Amino acid sequence: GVNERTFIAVKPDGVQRRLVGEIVRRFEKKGFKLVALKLVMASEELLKEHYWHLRNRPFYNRLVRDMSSGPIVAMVWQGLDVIKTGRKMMGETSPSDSMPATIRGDNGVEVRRNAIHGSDSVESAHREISLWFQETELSSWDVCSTNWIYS
Ligand code: DAT
Ligand code: MG
Repeated sequence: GVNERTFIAVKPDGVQRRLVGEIVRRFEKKGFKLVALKLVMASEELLKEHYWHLRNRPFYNRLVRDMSSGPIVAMVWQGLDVIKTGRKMMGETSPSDSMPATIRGDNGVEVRRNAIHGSDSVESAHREISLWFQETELSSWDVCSTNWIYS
């Protein structure tokens, strides 16, 4: 529904490549509402929990190391089907498999430098939002254009 929320993060490579504005712009332009945003150096402990489901994959340790190599822009976005649509906007896991006009398709070539994270289900969105944010960091506010985005 309209109140669906997802966790989106610009990864350290995306921050270094100055893609923060571009990524925020795409979600704003699409009509989604920004609910939370912060620049953070994530601890390995948090990242290990964030990627817990991948703990048996050969790239897990390096993934956690890469994700802690610089600041991340952590965000919560809200809107109609934002989880699924956010994943479409991102593209595939590997930038080389991603279509042009997707965030990954337009901004990279390698899977370890894919610029953005986005929750992939309602369950993971809930889990990730509560892992990265305190309840008090989430803002409820009215967007003045709501009636022109939703009928
Ligand atoms: P996604 O980020 O598209 O949800 P995922 O959850 O399967 O993909 O994996 C999390 C991250 O792990 C992904 O963004 C980049 C990294 N990764 C995935 N597959 C990889 C691989 N084969 N080699 C190296 N890193 C990989
Ligand atoms: Mg994933």
